[in-house]
Parts: sequence; C-alpha cells; structure tokens
Amino acid sequence: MLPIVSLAFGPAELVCDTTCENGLNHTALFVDGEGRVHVAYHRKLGGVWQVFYRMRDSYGWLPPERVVFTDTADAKYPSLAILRDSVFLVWHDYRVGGISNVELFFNAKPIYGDTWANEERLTYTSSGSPGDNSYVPSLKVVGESLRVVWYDYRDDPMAYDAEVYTKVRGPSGWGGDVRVSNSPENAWYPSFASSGDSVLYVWADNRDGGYHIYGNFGSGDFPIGGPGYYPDATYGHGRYVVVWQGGDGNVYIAFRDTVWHPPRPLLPRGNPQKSPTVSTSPYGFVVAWREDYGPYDSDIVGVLLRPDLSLRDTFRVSQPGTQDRPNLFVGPEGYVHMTYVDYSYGSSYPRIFYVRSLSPADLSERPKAKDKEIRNRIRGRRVILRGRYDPAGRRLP
Ligand SMILES: [Ca+2]
Ligand SMILES: [Ca+2]
Repeated sequence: MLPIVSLAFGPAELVCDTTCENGLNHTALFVDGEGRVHVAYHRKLGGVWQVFYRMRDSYGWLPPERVVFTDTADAKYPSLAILRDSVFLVWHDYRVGGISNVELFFNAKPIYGDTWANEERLTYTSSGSPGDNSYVPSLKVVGESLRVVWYDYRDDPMAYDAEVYTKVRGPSGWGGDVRVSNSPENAWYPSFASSGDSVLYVWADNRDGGYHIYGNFGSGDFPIGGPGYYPDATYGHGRYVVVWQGGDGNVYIAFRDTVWHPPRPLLPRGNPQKSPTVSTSPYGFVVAWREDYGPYDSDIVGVLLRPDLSLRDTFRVSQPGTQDRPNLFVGPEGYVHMTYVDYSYGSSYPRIFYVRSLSPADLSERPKAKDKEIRNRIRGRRVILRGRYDPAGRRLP
C-alpha cells in the first residue's frame, strides 16, 4: 500500500529556461538564514557550458549572474555554499587542457555583491597523460570552514582508477589536496556528511565488479551496500544516513548510529527510482528522487522520515514529461526546498525549476495537536460567552 501523499508544494518557479543543468553533486541549492534561495547551474551559451548563479530573496528572483567567461571551454556542475554572508562556488572546468585535463575552479562574492572577482584554480595536476581530470565537486559548510570533495584521475590518468579527494578552505585559504579513497578501480560521484570533527565520505566504487557504495571516515574504506550508484549522505539526530540508486531500480538507505545497520530499499513500488538525495530536517530526514511512471513521464517524489528513519509521509511534485536530479535543502523551520532539472522540452533543452513546501516537513503529525488546541480554545470561549448577547456578539446588559 502506498502511503497518502500529503506534503504539498507551492507552484514550480522557473530558475533557468534555456538549456541549463545542475545537480549531479546534490549541492547546487542553498537556503541561507534569511530565507534567501541560492542556485548554481551551468547553461549553454554559443555551444559552450558556462557557470551561472541566481538568488531569490523576499522580492523574488534576481537576474542570473554569469560566473565564468571562458567562451572557448566548458565549465560545469557548480556546487554552492553560503558562509558568513558570502556565496562560494566550485565547479569543474575545461579551460586548462580540454577533456585531457579538467580542473576544479572556485569563486566567491558577498551575497549582495554583483561581481565575481575572486576566481581561483583549485587543482593543479598535470601528469602529461590524457584524462588527468577532476570531476563533479561537492562543496559544504563544515563548522566555520568549507570542504569540497570530488573524484580525480591523477593517480591513473589512463582513466581506470579515479579516487576521491578532498580539501578544506579555512581562514587562511585553501589547504592541500587529500586523497580519501583507496580503490584499486574507480571511485566515483562522492558525497560527504560531518558531525563535529568526524567526516563520512561515500562514493560508488567498482572494485567488486560493478559499482557498489563504499565509505570512509578518513582511514580505511568499507562497503556500505550495493550494487548502487550516485550516493548522497547527511548527518542528523545522532545518525549518518546514506542513500543511493540501487542496481535493482529502487532507492536504498543505510544508516550508522554506533554501528552500521543493513541497507534496505526505501519505498519499493515497481517504478524505476533514480538520483536520490537526502537532507536532515528538524523532524527527521527528507529523501527525494526521480521516479519513472512511464517512458515519457518521471516526477520528483520523496519521503519524510522520523529520526528513527521510519516512514512518516510522502510527497510528489507532478509535472508533465521527465524531471530529474533533485537537489534538497531543508531550512531550520523544516520547509523543504527543492530544485530539479526538467526535460519536458526534450533532452537537449533542459530547464531548472524551484519549489518549496507549503508547510514544514512535520505536517502529518502536527495538525492533530493543532486541532486539539483549536478545539480547546473554542470550548473555552463558549464557556466565557454564556450569557445574553446580540447577534453581533455584543454583551447585553
Ligand atoms: Ca589535472
Ligand atoms: Ca513528470
């Protein structure tokens, strides 16, 4: 039986309408403490992908800002974070050596600044072999610092052995590149989550023949589950939570409190499920993914989970055609913000939409308490109102 869909979303707002994509890193959306929505994406201009940024404040969407201006080389998959009133972007960029040497770049500006004047190249590997590439960075705030993870072919530029790397930007700038994974084969599409000084890295790893989900707390890789691809991770309520696209077409979830618990399919219902992402909320966790309902219709759907990861509610953002690659951000009040890529104009004409839930993510359990409160108030007023009143409610002498 399907649970009733009850978390509702407001109307979908178009963020970018002409050939734009994002979201493979799950971190192209950020909502700051003032409720401003920040989105990064790449958009095709004259046949070349360039990085853009756009903000929505209480007055609506501000004009898009172009961040990269190299007309001859692609720049793709920006990841975004806000820290201390500044916007930070990291992306992978083809300007140094094209497809033979993709490198990470970084830029930053004040939230209400209008120029991106702090561009910095973040990776400098050049082994001389083709394919010495750094791909799909994911940037997050960790304490008072920024941490980025990505996958990198510097250890085997013939492209059979990508490894996960990370680096941190503290008060004195970016530190050195640190290798995280130790796979004899490819380690792809990393995500991470942190609690205090502890950082869990996760990725898709093909050391076992076919891709499985592996993880690492900074020393020693371990298997988490699989077969699977495209993992995402979060920390909250005393738990590390990992989700991924399983090899059988279901989204899987696994978690660790003091030990790892076995993975399980999250909401198997016969439709292929892809590209999951997970976020902590004040009331538990939120997971969103792409679910295929037919060859030409996919929607973004998801679940609200209690802190113990039991199912509380589901949601579905219905739109004609194919929607994919949801990015999630749950604010401190529990509102669920999402962006996704819409392919309803065709796979060559992707667009980006933004939606926000109409209520916090605890909707399904709060109304009962609220109703009771309201009933009590009404009952109380009836007691007070006993006596003689005119039809407008004025007390008669
Ligand atoms: Ca390189
Ligand atoms: Ca759809």
